[in-house]
Amino acid sequence: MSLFKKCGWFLAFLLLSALANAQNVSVSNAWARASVKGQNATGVFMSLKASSNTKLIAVSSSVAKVSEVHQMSMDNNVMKMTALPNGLDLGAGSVVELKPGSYHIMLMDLKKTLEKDTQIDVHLTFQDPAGKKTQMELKVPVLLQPAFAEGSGMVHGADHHHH
Ligand SMILES: [Cu+2]
Repeated sequence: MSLFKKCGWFLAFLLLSALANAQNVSVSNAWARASVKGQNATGVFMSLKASSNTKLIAVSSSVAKVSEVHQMSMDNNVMKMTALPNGLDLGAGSVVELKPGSYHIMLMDLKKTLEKDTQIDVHLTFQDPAGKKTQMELKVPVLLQPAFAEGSGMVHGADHHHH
């Protein structure tokens, strides 16, 4: 029984790896921030590495009505978040980090509370310089905080305030 379970997880992991490495983009350290009841929005973070130039042009998830790729910037000492109108450029060979305080995927109008230690689906759409679109489907773990080392400790809260 437990062996089957382990094998299942292993197969799921292999499948995820295969999917995540398709389309010249690899994804690592993906996580979504858990939400509390009544919370309207949360962030999804990951590292993206493209082997050839491409662009992340759209994101979606079944748990949110609206999903956007956001950037954060300082405006009069106030941290602001705005959607990237033309998508997020992924240059060949360089790693682009989506992390708290920087680029992130924003899930808004959440349809349910994201409980920690569950998983959500996240759908990414990329477009290469020739205009060809490719899709990627991810299963992303829901965590209270990143399980991975990262540079920024800034908290990205649901209220969009800068801490
Ligand atoms: Cu945001």
